[in-house]
Amino acid sequence: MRRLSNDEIAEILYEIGEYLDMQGVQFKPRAYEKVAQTIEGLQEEVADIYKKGGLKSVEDIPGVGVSIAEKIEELLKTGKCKYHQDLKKKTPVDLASLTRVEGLGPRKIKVLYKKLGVKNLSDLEKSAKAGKIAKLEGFGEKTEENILKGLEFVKKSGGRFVLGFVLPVIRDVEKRLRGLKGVEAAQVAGSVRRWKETVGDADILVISNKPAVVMDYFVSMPEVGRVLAKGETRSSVTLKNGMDIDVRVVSKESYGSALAYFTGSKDHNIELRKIAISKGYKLNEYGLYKGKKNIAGKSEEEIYKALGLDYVEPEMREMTGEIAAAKKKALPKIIGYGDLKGDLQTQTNWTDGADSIEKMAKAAMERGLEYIAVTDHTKRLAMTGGLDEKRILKQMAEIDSLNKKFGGKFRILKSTECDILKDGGMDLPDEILKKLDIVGGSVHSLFNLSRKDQTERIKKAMANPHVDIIFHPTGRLIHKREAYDVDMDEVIKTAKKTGTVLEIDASPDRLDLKDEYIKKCVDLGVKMTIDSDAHSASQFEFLEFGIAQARRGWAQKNDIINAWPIEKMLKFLK
Ligand code: DGT
Ligand code: CA
Ligand code: CA
Ligand code: ZN
Repeated sequence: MRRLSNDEIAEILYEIGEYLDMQGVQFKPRAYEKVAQTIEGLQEEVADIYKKGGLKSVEDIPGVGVSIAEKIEELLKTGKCKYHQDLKKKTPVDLASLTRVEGLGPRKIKVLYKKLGVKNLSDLEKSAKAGKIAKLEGFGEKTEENILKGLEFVKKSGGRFVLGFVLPVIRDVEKRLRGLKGVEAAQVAGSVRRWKETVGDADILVISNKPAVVMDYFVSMPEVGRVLAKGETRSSVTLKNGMDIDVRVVSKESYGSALAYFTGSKDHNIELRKIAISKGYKLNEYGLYKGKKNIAGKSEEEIYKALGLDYVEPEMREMTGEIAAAKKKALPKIIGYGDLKGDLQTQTNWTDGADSIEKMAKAAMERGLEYIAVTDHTKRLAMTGGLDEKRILKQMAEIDSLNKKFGGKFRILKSTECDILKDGGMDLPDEILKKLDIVGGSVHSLFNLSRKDQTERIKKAMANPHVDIIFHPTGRLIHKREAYDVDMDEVIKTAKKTGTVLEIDASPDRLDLKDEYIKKCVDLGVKMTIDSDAHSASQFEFLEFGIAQARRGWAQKNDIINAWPIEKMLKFLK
């Protein structure tokens, strides 16, 4: 269980207050808000207070009574609070949808609900279009404009889900199906198995000799919001989070062909079927048939082989040249999920991260990494407490002493996520950048510059002899914020010319670079890094999404500098 920071605990308490308030409950909301404020301002971590003195000492925090103390205890022990989750479910306001609009958190939503009666996205749109939001205290025209922009984006997402946000529940369902009586295998297929950035639904295949057990269990899972269909071997449900899951029970003899069929993509399937026909076979979800005989249905490997193709990894099945390459036995050996040796973007509690440098390093070690770069923000990002010259020097000293403590078993690299200024200059002076092991640069402001200016800005940063990496190069947030307008071909070319590395940011809603740009980098020999962009020790988990993205872009180990041993990686940098 990951340790919750004071800010995270406060956030949940604030939310409880807001939910209660939206339900018209008296007094209690204010009590939660006050405790949240107190906890935000505490010097000592609540987790430490609890560890030392238990429930009793949590009750000693001003404003905390026994009932709030118990909720804090539950949060610290389980990471969740049932009361909070129940309230969330019960509020008349569709928070799940409304919070998808960038910039709208529970606090703002509460005001919109109380003053304007906004309960869902369509209410929100009406109010914004009528200019009612701009008139509210604390909102203004700019906010209203942003809400409208955010709404457009939510609409565009068209019922698709960011894979990283829904994968935990999909895996959980998969695992529980696997544990049912009579089940031999359960495996998610479809776009989830291809690791697409966003997925429409999840398609799970099961081998079982007791299909009824699988169906009964599946439609009665606690996550299910609505049963769409229940059959003997196939059922569909909508989960409470809005996503659909289909489950099909198939026979062992057809498992490989069903897996291939339901993994897709559709275009890839169509091409496979054509090849089958050209060889006088027939391919469908039940098998690969020669006449009436199923010659290869048990495994995907058998099917590809029988069709004269090398096995194609699911992440590559998008009809972007993989079939031609598989025919010629020319598919690259793409990077594996266990291939990273380091992580070159992590934030700590020196700025907006939740955990100390040491804790981040230990979590990385546990994941089998050999090095991380600590890349806290810089001073221009004032709201994160970005580091100035003095504090980054102090941080470097702390890193030196931690490295000494680790005695060569692990290495923390001194680094920065340095803001790129409007003119392409850097937010820290060269004398400081020079002292760091690695320098990353990021655009965090002025997203609306013209394409020409934005491109020049980034090119100038890349020309800086100290800047090694450009982090999240296009700045997009999937479903929330469009990439800034930038000529990526030009950026990739400049990366090549200047020896600058481009980042694949593994945060599930960044995944920036996109697969098509990764492919361009691979083709041109531009090196990349896959970073978690972790803001807490648990977020090293994100790395697998970055690796998946790299695989979708056909990247090999040699294309990814943090898949290299540290000496080789450091030698490559500028
Ligand atoms: P999604 O759910 O929109 O993110 O994308 P997928 O790829 O998971 O698509 P989905 O759920 O509609 O169907 C799952 C797989 O089933 C798909 O990847 C390929 C296969 N499939 C679906 N419809 C067809 C079809 O009309 N022809 C062929 N050959 N395959 C299909
Ligand atoms: Ca699907
Ligand atoms: Ca489906
Ligand atoms: Zn950033």
